[in-house]
Amino acid sequence: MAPILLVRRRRYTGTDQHVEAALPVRTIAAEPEPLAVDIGRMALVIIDMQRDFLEPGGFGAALGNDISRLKSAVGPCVDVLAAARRAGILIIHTREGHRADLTDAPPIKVERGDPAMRIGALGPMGRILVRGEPGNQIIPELKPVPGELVIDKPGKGAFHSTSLHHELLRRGLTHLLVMGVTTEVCVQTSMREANDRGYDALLLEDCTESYFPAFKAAAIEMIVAQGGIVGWCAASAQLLQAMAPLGAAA
Ligand code: C5J
Repeated sequence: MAPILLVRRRRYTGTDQHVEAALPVRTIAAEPEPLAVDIGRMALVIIDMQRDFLEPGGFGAALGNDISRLKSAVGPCVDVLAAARRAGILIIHTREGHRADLTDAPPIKVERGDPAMRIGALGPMGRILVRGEPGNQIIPELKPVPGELVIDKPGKGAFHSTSLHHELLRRGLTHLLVMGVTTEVCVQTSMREANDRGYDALLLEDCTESYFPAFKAAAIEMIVAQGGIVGWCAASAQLLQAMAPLGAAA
């Protein structure tokens, strides 16, 4: 097992207060190589775990997608979220959605596919990809609690036209744990945006899913190719094992 190095870091507490704490640097078994993580500089970013993508009554299902694939990521996400909360890590939830007047939705994004199922159309859980609608909410299993950030994003990437970079910078956070849906769309785009902004991003492979298994596999392969050209990938069990000395394990 890798040695535990103790470093003094400002630790995020779930509010805007920070406390000095001795925090370990742990090594997580990841692809393409082990990743040394200073837990005190890490945030958990949960991408778009929204009812419309995951629930039987959502527009993902209405489009004929097999939502059971996405549902399989919920259990592992719940476990990681609980561990991150116990460890006092900053938790950030994103939701893909637009203003009701769609002024933040480029026409080219809106005018695609069946008009009845386009952004802004009335779907089975309210207007599709519009903020405040029932389908745009995060699934109850991963419901944000006070102190956690919820970032509404108009794009596929979590950094595009949002305050995410600023929120991370002002807290001195450098490492991202990433989970959510869908792997090859909003998750992969966010990983690439994070990489370009200098963050070490670790995707938890059992905490992300796609409606299309081949797309998930290809996205992960692309992320870790060429020595981790976009980032790292690991099973959630590897992360939980590394965090266990923090009292973060169940
Ligand atoms: C996300 C999408 N969240 N697939 N959106 O991946 O359109």
